[in-house]
Amino acid sequence: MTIAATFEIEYLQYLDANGEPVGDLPPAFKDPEALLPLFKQMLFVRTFDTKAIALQRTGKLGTYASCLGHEATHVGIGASMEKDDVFAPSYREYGAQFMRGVQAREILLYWGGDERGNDFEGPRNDFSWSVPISTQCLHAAGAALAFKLRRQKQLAVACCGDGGSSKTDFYAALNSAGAYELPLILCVVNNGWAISVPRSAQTGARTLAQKGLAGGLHCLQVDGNDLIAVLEGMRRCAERARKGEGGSVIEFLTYRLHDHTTADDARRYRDDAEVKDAWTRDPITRLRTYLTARKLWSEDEEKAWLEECGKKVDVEINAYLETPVQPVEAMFDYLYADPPPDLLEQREAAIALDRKAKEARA
Ligand SMILES: Cc1ncc(C[n+]2csc(CCOP(=O)(O)OP(=O)(O)O)c2C)c(N)n1
Ligand SMILES: [Mg+2]
Repeated sequence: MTIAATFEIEYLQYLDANGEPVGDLPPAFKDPEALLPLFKQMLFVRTFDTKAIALQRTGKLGTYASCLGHEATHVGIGASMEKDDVFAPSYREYGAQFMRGVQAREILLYWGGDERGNDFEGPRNDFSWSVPISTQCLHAAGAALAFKLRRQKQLAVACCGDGGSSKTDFYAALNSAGAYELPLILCVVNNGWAISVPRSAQTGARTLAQKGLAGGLHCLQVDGNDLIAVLEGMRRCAERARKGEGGSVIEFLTYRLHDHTTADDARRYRDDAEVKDAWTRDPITRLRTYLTARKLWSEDEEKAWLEECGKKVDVEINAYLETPVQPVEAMFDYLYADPPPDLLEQREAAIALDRKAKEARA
């Protein structure tokens, strides 16, 4: 038999589910103290997430996509990028976005139905959230092509889900990254579910990482609940890309511990036992155990930090709640330089209706 080609997918895990190191730690992340700020950031993200869900449940926020369980993957991705890189998120990577300077009040504004939340004050060149699945992979590939043509050393990083990795846009993005050797990292955040479709029904592929092989990309599978593995996977792929060695697909194995969004009830299609089992791999517990065993963290410190996180998030919530709503015509005002006549008619009708409603309330 003649073999035309053989492939392997490397898997990275450095801390097991009990927070114990598995073999040698990567030299770049050997110092546990350096992980402390990122651990604290993961706790901040969880505090934010919990409060955002509570806001939705009390009618103060629209539909919200929780990131519960994704903290190590998201924070690790954000921490691995340089300021002038470009990030193209899907819709739940708040941990990465906080690392890039997006404010919690912007996230709340967006899920509160105000598009101004998409206009990030911090990372001006990052893309806005992309709810149409995986379209952001193409946007990131375009940014990566621009970096390459301009001979700039920046990277473009896109996140999509396990479900998103079935979309044509994902394949088109990885194909162009391979063909043009683009500085692109496609992060497939495999959280086990695409709304109610489990990973097992999503694809016949053994790993989602291997999808990149067909396009000639570097491919890795990473334990996405192990912050060190996330950081090391990203470090390797970023280094390759900055050296001009092309793009990568990284599959991060994690789990969606909450419903798909607050508009979903996962108990209708998902076994409680599966969720209970997934909690044993919680990324925060794992890193806490690792840091506590090295005397770098304690229960008292966590209590104090969580209190601080709560206060910080409350400031953001108040800023969100106090943001004056836009006038009703704003929804017509930012798409066309010269709006077509029928849209102008609708605009006038909306203003009149709004005025009537206000008069009725007065
Ligand atoms: C093009 C497109 N088709 C369908 C949907 C509806 N939809 C919203 S989220 C989702 C599932 C996405 O799952 P996955 O990619 O695994 O990401 P996750 O939500 O798990 O982070 C679908 C099908 C959409 N937003 N866009
Ligand atoms: Mg998913």
